[in-house]
Amino acid sequence: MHTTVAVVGGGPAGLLLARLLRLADIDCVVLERRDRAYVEQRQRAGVLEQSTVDALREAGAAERLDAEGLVHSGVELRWDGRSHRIDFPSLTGGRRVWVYAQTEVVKDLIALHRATGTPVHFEAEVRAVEGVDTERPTVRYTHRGQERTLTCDYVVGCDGYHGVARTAVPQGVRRTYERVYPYSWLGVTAEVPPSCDELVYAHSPRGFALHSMRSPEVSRLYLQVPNGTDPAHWSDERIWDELEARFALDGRQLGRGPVTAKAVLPLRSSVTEPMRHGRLFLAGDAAHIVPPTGAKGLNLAVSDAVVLARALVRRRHTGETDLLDAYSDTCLRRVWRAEHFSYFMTTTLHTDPGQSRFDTRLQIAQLDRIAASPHAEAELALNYAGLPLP
Ligand code: RFL
Ligand code: PHB
Repeated sequence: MHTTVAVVGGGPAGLLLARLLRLADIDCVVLERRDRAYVEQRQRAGVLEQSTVDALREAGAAERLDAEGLVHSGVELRWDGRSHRIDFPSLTGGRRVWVYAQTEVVKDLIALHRATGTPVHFEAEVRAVEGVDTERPTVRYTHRGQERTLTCDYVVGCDGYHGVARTAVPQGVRRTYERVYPYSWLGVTAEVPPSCDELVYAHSPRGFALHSMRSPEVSRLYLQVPNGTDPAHWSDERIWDELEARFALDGRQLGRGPVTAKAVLPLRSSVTEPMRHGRLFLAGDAAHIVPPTGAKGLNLAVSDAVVLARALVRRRHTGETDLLDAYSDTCLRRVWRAEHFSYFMTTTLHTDPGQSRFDTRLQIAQLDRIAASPHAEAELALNYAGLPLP
């Protein structure tokens, strides 16, 4: 079997890239390790930047997003008995964000691939990517127990943080920059209408909390917890009591409802450079991850896919490889900006286990500054609502 572009991984990066290639009549094959149901149900991100929504519209993948996505014009910060709303459109020249779950983006893209006949093979686990320094790389995978081989002109590793594609970049070439945080998030989905209209990010002496949502009927909530926390130790009642304490609602109560999912996720920042070696390109979490506090993970995966699709289309139409050659540098500039923003949001809002009273006062001074200065506020709004695509 041969294809022009072999895409390893059917998460948002791989599925969107395949859709953009398909629209340009470039053949590709997507190989995804898990089954379709698993990929469509995996609970993850929920906030789409303006440029992500623009990219999905351009890909013809935004029909349901436009009908069901919740458009948000701001977020609220809470700290030290105060609260401040950041208004995105007035601070960013009209940019907004959409609350629309990653699971729904993935379902929409898979449905489009099914309708247009783009090959997306589920339960196809890639074992090795070889020959990326040659004209004809090879991808070895197993599909329902059978060993298979796919040759291609280009291979794109969209296989996430635990993927194998990255290891095809020789060790002497590959550099990884990483930071592990001394806390995790307990993520909770609950069948109860959100108690707020917009997302609330709360700094509290008890630790960080975030109120998000999935729909007008379903809330999505997060609590900072110690690394290694077992979610079984968090009963529904304990979760609601802790959320209420951290959101400091002045005696008002959060709407409570049945918790339908809870899981602990560790927080990590990581970047692998370069994002291209020979005919191998890395996109999304395969090349970089961010802690979720800035809501950037999914959005970076989308921007990588857009930049790479543009470069592959140019190569097809003009023979020029200039955009492919620039791919890694183009993406890494945006990646490092998002890494910094995610680190800033994380360290400003969480309580480190070893945190001194001095550190806490610095966090409060920073949050006060955001509330007092239109410049500081605009810097947050521009990064959160998302910088324009490169
Ligand atoms: P994905 O979504 O991880 O997709 C990678 C795909 O590759 C497949 N795969 C393989 N396929 C074939 N052969 C192999 N050898 C393979 N190895 C792996 C996997 O099964 C998977 O389907 O990466 P992508 O496309 O780059 O998209 C990135 C986003 O998913 C990610 O940045 C965000 O979801 C990050 N993230 C969150 N971001 C937020 O902004 N807010 C959140 O609340 C949030 N929650 C999360 C998250 C990431 C999580 N992970 C990765 C542990 C919660 C979790 C649990
Ligand atoms: C979510 O809704 O899952 C979500 C929203 C904002 C974040 C992280 C996660 O910063």
